[in-house]
Amino acid sequence: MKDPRVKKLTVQFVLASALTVASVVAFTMTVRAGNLEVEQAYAPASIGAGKTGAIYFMLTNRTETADRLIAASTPAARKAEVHTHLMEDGVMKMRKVDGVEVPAGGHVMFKPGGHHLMLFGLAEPLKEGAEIEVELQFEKAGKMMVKVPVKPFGHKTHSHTE
Ligand SMILES: [Cu+2]
Repeated sequence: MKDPRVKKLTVQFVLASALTVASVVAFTMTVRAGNLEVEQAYAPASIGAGKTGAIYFMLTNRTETADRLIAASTPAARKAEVHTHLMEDGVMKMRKVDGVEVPAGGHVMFKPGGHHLMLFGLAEPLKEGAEIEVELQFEKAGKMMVKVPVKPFGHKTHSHTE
């Protein structure tokens, strides 16, 4: 147990426990590539036989250089895209983007109504309790493999056409 992450996980576990929300415990996994970290990753469970899905997480950049999340892929879906929500003509719309910047020494949230990874052509519906592997690709930090737990669908409906 010499992994430096263990201590951090323990601290996060204590914080999570203090919230006395059992489901929070599963959100404590931290994955790193260099000095980039992915935390609190989750995918809402599919409703019915939905073929699209979304993945949310927090990215932290502990370097002094900005990086960008530029692509993602997963065996759980035919295609994964980096998306964001934009206000256009007074209406919130989802758009595929070339990338999302992770500022130097800062973090960026991927969350419902904001940035997200969009999954198209799910191999099978995302079931609560399952875990999917997702590879994130950063402009500078390169590739990072993240295990994303599937959580109960608890956010606003997320659907749109490809
Ligand atoms: Cu989307």
